[in-house]
Amino acid sequence: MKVDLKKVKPYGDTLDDGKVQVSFTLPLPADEKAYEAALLVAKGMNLENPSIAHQEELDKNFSYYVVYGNYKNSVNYDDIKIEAVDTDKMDMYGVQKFIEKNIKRNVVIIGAATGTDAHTVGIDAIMNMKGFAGHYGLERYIGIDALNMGSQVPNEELIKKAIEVKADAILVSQVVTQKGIHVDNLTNLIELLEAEGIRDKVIVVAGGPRITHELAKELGYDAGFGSKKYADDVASFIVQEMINRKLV
Ligand code: B12
Repeated sequence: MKVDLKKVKPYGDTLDDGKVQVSFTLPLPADEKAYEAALLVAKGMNLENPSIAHQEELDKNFSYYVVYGNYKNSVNYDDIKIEAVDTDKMDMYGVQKFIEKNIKRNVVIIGAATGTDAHTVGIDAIMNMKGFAGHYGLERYIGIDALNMGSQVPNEELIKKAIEVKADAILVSQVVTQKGIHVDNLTNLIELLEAEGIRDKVIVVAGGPRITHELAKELGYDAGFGSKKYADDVASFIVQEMINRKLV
């Protein structure tokens, strides 16, 4: 089986068959006409031979669909360029050794889910001692003083505390993205740090399921981490960035 990396397609049964499954909601009652509308939506997504596997009433005027079809297009994998964090990844023990050898003092890291965001699990996964998915959290690291402020923390409060504890790094978790609220919140934090005159003195990292390194950089952060990223990813970045930026 040879994959043509210039023309990659999703597949179900056989390579390049383009089989995908999509789901969506329509603001229509679950009737025959809405069924037809769902097929047209699928065709608009470049799906050939779409078939509705599931139609369900959510409420009187709302319906839910699961649709199968064959995706017509392909992507050129060879042409894809991504911006990724380029520091070396170390495990917890590697980070601890790095701090002992190169920084020679405790690294102070403060984190929170900011603004109206009530999702604590992401920032807890990174910071809490027990960690997440087999990766211990920052509280467990010898050589790191980790302070998790929890969720719905106003940017002003996070900055005030960061100054008080002389944080080397600020971690921001943003999970809810409705109407771009995460971008507004993240941008506001950077603006406040600049107004305080401390943006350059601190490492600022954003994280969450919809955060990419590219987006974080665009918004003025030093790095961004999304799903499947853990305490060791961010700790590795912070300690190496401290050396690169001479923040020790
Ligand atoms: C649990 C949950 C809740 C709980 C949160 C409880 C709590 N104490 O956290 C409650 C019920 C409060 C809730 C509320 C809401 N939720 Co909610 N919630 C979820 C749910 C089911 C799980 C999230 C979770 O815990 N994931 C597990 C953690 C470990 O994953 P993670 O956050 O991605 O974190 C990882 C990485 O992203 C990264 N990471 C995260 N943060 C950081 C930070 C840094 C610095 C770094 C380095 C890395 C990092 O590391 C982690 C480990 O790899 C998701 C759906 C889902 N299955 O994901 C919806 C979901 C996130 N919620 C959603 C929504 C819409 C809401 C509400 C707006 C619903 C409503 N209309 O009221 C409210 C918002 C409330 C508010 N003000 O924020 C949507 C968001 C959609 C979007 N596009 O933004 C989701 C995706 C559900 C959905 N499909 O619609 N929610």
